[in-house]
Amino acid sequence: MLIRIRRDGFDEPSGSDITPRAAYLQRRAWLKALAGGAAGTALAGWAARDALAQSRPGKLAPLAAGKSTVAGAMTMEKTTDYADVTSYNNFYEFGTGKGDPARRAHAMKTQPWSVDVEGLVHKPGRIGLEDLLKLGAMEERIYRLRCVEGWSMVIPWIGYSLSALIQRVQPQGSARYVEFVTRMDEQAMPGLRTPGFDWPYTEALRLDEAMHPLTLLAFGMYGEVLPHQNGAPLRLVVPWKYGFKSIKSIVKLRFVEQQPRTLWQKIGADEYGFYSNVNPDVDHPRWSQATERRIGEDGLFSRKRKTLMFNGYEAQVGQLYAGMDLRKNY
Ligand SMILES: Nc1nc2c(c(=O)[nH]1)N[C@H]1C(S)=C(S)[C@@H](COP(=O)(O)O)O[C@H]1N2
Ligand SMILES: [Mo]
Repeated sequence: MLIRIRRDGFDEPSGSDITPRAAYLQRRAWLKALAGGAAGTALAGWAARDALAQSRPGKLAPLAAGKSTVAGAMTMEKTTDYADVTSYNNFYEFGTGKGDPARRAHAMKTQPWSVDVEGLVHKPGRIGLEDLLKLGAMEERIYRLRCVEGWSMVIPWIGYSLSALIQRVQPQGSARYVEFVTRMDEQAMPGLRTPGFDWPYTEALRLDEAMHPLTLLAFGMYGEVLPHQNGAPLRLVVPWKYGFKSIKSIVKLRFVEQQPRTLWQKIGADEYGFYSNVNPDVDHPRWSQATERRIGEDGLFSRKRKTLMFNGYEAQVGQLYAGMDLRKNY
């Protein structure tokens, strides 16, 4: 039963950093909840995962893209299997189990879709998805995505630099940060009833981080539009930061002067700081960040990979943090 063992190893590797995070947050949530009735956290079974996993793209609408010329945008590493990328997800609005998004996210309505731009910009307002799709030239970029939980994937994303959208709305001189907000769909997202979370999911970047050419507004992956569980119809991908910064299913951008508090900071500021740059030298309070497991390579005989500073994008983004104490600004 080697396959059985491998699969068990995939979902809950011994000494895993994955399950403890969800379980720990869940425990915290339960402590905060006043009364009973808290939703359980049944992890999706492997049967359900297999039924939903697609071995290859081909079921969603194709999304054409040119090759990217942005420095650092084309990792040469082997891309992760589409089946893994679409069935092993964090999208807590649909539940804390890795299989929950693949099982449930199809219920989220993505049409019509628009993004509201608010705050310190000269051109605030609502932009429909059709217009967003035309705002920049679609590029394919092969980025690593590393989760704070200690796993990573290599994904061929499709989108354009977020800077194209930011330039369109013209930030005012006082704007220093951009806050992003995820859609709340009460019908489709049972995770919104998970106690202890301060929904909606929000994240934020400093304006210069948001303007960096590697910061991608993604609409697709593997030649197609994004599957719902990966953040359809549009999400952020910030390749040098832990995965949770790459907010999914965005409905709002707010330009502000003060540093916003993100969802994960509200839940545990001691564990999830504002910057969240991938940094092997700064351990998470409950585990090391020095290594990672590449999804698809793991299993009984797999070796952990060394995690790289800024997830391997140091040459491109290191100067954004020159002079900063990255232990303090984690
Ligand atoms: N709205 C929203 N965005 C989110 C999350 C989430 O729970 N909700 N999870 C984050 C985390 S922890 C990770 S690792 C990545 C995972 O993206 P993927 O499922 O496409 O691999 O999405 C991030 N974006
Ligand atoms: Mo994550």
